[in-house]
Amino acid sequence: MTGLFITLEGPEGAGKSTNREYLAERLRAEGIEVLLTREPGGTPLAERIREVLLMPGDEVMSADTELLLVFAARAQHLAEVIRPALAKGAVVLCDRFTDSTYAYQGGGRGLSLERIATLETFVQGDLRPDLTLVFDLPVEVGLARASARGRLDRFELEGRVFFDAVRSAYLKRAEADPKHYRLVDAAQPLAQVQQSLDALLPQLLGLYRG
Ligand code: Z5A
Repeated sequence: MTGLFITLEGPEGAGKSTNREYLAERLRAEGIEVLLTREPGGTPLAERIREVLLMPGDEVMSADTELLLVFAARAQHLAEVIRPALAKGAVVLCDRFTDSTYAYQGGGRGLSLERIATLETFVQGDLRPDLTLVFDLPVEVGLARASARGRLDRFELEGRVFFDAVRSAYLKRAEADPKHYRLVDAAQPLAQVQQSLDALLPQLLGLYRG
């Protein structure tokens, strides 16, 4: 793999999608090929799995079903999009990846982290993001941003306890591995968040260019 794999993580409304575009523009301005993608999704089949995961319905989805569906979508996404792009030498900017599984299915749903790790190795082999940007913000700020958009998805209908667990799972992972994680204060106004990303740019370029 010659490219660079960067993931953007954080709770709802943290600004991952907005800042993914911003970062892509900055990297492209350096002449770098950038692939923007997201999870769950990123291929037609994985996007269909995304619909199943996000759409509220009458039948309660078991936590194990949810876990297997996110990894099924990820297997397809890796095979069709992420691995080929990295092999071509692109920077892959992915909105959510396996840290979301640790945060939502592990933290939020309370599934075993060991089981998640087993699936992670089964689906990804030794592929892990080179760097993960965690957009962190108080739960109520993120939920207010998400609900201002209108209809809530199946995850956004969860309660405060769930989102507190998601946030602390992210923070725990970032604290445990400072080499691979950067925390971004996403509660700041957008211009300041983007200044923080500008400050990270030299590190990203350094990682890419070796
Ligand atoms: N999920 C899972 O459970 N397990 C997994 O393994 C994976 C995912 C991969 C889909 O995610 C769901 O899948 C997700 C977890 C689960 N749960 N939910 N919900 P998603 O990425 O589609 O959903 P999301 O995180 O809720 O997306 P989002 O709300 O769009 O968040 P965002 O991308 O971080 O934010 P944004 O769209 O860039 O910004 C949201 C709004 O805030 C928008 O109006 C912006 O203009 C505004 N914004 C952004 N930044 C700022 C600042 N700094 N100030 C003020 N306003 C701002």
